[in-house]
Amino acid sequence: MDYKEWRHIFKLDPAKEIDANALEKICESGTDAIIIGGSDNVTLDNVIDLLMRIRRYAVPVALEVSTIESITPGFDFYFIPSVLNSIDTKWVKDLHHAATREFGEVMNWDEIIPEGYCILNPDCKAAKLTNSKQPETNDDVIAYAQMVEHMFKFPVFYMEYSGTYGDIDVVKKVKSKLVNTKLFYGGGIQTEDQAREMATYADTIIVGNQVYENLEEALKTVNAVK
Ligand code: 1GP
Repeated sequence: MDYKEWRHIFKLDPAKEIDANALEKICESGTDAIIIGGSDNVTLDNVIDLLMRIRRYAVPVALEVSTIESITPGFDFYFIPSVLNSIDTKWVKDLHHAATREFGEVMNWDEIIPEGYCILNPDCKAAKLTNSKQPETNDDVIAYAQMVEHMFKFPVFYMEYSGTYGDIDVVKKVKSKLVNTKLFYGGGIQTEDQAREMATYADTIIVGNQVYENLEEALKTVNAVK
């Protein structure tokens, strides 16, 4: 299945422990894909370790690249965030430039998926790490989405509410402006109902923390897109 058809993704943090039983449930849950990604303590060792464990299952697996050191072959896709509301160009395009300098000749560009990120929870780790500036109005968020679609022509716009449940009205408004660019929503999804609500407008929902907080509830979120 093309990644553009994915409706549900579990995002696993390579810096967090997950036992074999839990990982099996996640991989066999019916989710469309697993993304490995995190904000801190992401290392080549813990990325490879988790990749190998997930590879025992049929589910597609992608790396969301946050550090150049943790890039390794073997993933189906590499999601490359550009944090558009960061005020630090490192997170918008400098790391991307450095990675392309290093790996440009060996990259399979079909596996590289740029994501236009907008970080909407100012208190999350990613917002602090990337020095992201909170959009002041809904129109500011919409403008980022339109830039991603019509200027940068990225295939994915990612509304990142990591750790907190977002504003469905903004998600709905953003979706109404996107045509070809897919809308990814991630943040604070804990229940099947929340998953269903966000999946009404988002093309793809991403469930992260709840895997570690309450696995059984996390697994139920898959039902929301079936
Ligand atoms: C984090 O968007 C994902 O990058 C998912 O967010 O961890 O809050 O589910 P949560």
